[in-house]
Amino acid sequence: MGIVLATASCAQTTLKEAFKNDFLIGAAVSPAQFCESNQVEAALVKAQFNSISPENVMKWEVIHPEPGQYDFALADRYVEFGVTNQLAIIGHNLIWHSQTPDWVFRDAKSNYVDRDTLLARMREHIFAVAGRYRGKIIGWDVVNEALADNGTLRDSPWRKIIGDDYIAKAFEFAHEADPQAELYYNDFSLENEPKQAGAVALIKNLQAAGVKICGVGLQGHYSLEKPTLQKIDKAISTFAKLGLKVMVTELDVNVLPSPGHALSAEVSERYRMSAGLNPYTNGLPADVQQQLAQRYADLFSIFLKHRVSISRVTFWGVTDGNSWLNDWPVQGRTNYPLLFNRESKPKPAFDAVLKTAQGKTAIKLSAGESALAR
Ligand code: 9MR
Repeated sequence: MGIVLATASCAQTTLKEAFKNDFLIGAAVSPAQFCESNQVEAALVKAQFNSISPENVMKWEVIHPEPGQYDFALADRYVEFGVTNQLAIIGHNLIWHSQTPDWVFRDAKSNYVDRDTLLARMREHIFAVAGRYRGKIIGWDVVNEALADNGTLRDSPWRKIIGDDYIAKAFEFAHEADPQAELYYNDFSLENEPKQAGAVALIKNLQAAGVKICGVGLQGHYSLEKPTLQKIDKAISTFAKLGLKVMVTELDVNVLPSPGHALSAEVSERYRMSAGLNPYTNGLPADVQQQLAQRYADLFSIFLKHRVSISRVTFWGVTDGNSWLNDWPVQGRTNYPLLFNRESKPKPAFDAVLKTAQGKTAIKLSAGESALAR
């Protein structure tokens, strides 16, 4: 049994309205949206969402490209857009192995700096960035993607130079810089057992050490089939049991064939375009559109089941046209991972999500999943 596709009736309500008693509904926004040069997309953000995340403009390489040189121009505009429109503004991110310039880790001779030097640089960066927006940003992704797939800590320069406690230090500095802000650990593939176990251990260690951590972000870069609903359900319960707010922070559903990689969001993964990897350049076939709508309905039925633990669900992008999945892991494909099409019009998946909110959806359940239905 599948859901009934798009009807006009749902178009009258909005995502933020539909879930206002459940969780915030966010979107990662781009400069064209928050500077309003793309007025259609800016209007869509204001109409549908009550939270925003900066897709790229707060990353270290953008906001702090050279030693002692900060470029807050776009980040300021992002925050201003959120304040003006009364949106819950998220900071993404303070410490990550990716998009951090190499100079951060090096001395004048190109050797790695020592622990104290890197801790001082980390502190200075966190104080400059989180301190600047103190009181305006409701929560920061303090540390992003610190775990490898097997649940051990990634051997990033942060870890190599400072040691495993670089994570605790980042949270401590963020707390000092903005004592009111919520502080999150954010990662992908936390539905997978080994990585989930690693994240639980990491969070328990922080909690045992008295470090303030408020929430965990399950990024939610999913495909039509993976991960299973059971895995997502279990991941949410597991992290909620730690006493944390759970957030789905970067939701999208990849509809394109995988070039052989495991489902992840590893930015460094790249594959060459080849025949068959870009099948929907002239539009998404009706059956795949239906599958996408059903997948979104199923996902939101799980999120609603956990509405007490989930504080926010954020989409990684606004329209299909601006999704990173058009260029990852293969450059230049035509993907359809979000709820709004390239003309900013709602897709059947949008109606399916709203119907799920209204409890009208007949949720397709495979054997053993019925317990997940609301
Ligand atoms: O969507 C982002 C893309 O535009 C950037 O090129 C890329 C590298 O900065 O980062 C993407 O966002 C990532 C996010 O910051 C962290 N989790 C994985 C996201 C998708 O790669």
